[in-house]
Amino acid sequence: MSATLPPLEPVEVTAVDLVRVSMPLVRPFTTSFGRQTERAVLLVRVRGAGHDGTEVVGWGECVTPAAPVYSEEFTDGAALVLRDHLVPTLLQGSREVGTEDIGDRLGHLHGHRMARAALELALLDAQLRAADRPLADHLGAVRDRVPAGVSVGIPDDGIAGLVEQVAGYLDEGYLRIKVKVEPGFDVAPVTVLRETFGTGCALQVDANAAYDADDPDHLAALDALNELGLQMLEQPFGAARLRDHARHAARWRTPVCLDESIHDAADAADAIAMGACGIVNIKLGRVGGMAEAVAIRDRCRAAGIPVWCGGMLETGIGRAANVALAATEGFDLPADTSASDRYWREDLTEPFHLVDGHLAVPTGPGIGRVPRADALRDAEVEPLLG
Ligand code: SMG
Ligand code: MG
Repeated sequence: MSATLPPLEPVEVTAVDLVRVSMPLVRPFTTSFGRQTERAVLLVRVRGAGHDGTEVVGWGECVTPAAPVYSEEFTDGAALVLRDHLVPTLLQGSREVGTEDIGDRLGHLHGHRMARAALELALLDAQLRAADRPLADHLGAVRDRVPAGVSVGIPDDGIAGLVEQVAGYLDEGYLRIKVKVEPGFDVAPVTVLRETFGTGCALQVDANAAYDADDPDHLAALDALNELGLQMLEQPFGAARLRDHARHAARWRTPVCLDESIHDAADAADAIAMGACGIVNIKLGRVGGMAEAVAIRDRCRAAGIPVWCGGMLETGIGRAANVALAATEGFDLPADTSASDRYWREDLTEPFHLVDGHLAVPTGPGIGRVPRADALRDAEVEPLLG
């Protein structure tokens, strides 16, 4: 049942640049690991020529946060590994490359999946543009719009502020609400949301690994959350704590969704075999790019485990790739792909809008979005070769 992606012609790479843009968020985003007020966005730009000489430019967004708070990856580290290792190694020998070459050429380099994904996605965008093919078509998308959820951070103004934010997002039409929780901000706010918005509101929580599976107070809170009719409980324990997830998932009725724990299809297979999760959140950056995301999807589908597309506060560049992935078979749950105005006053690209709770899948060649020229005017560009 594993779907290999159709072959694409390689491109002759002429230049690779790192492009940095600072993007203030419309409101702070607080998770159990910290508070963000802006994203220091790192993009990879690949310039190249198709086999008929057509010049193309491909874009990939690196989803690392500025500090290693979500995982070990962070933006300056990603820039360094792209500059000193991933890009020179990929282009060593021949500059004619496609995403199919990445396994062979970069397979001996460990980790740095978010950096790797940004490079893979930029190259894929360039190849697809050279072939005049939309990413969604290439992936075999089965829908032209994807159901959108929204991830709500831990508010500065407590439960009242949370209720107000959620009411606003439901009014806008978001199809499900994900609430960030941490020890001390969990059962009380989620109970109030349930009471305020009723059982018809699709509600889920994400702990970003903040709970300790051996702390009785933490377990009591998770047990209580488990009784609140949530769609899922995302990553309660540490990324490496598969056995803790399995131990408690077995007695909870709310499915556990793993995010930080799943880096590749083998991790997904192990987690499923152990009973550590009932749902998997797939993020392109966390897993190293499109090829691995598709492999995880297929492994989960074969095991009857639902998947959905997560988000990392992307600009329109990363969001375009997420939306195309979320349009493929198997991504049936609402994604953390919210509309541009949930994040930015002005997106880096033509914005994504929420229409009847959905985002339209881009139809143009490649990812179907490019950065606005005026947004790039203030960008810091570091040429890596060219
Ligand atoms: O892109 O809407 C979004 C954010 C979704 O909550 C979200 N992502 O663990 O799933 C997650 C978090 C990580 C965000 S940290 C930058
Ligand atoms: Mg998460």
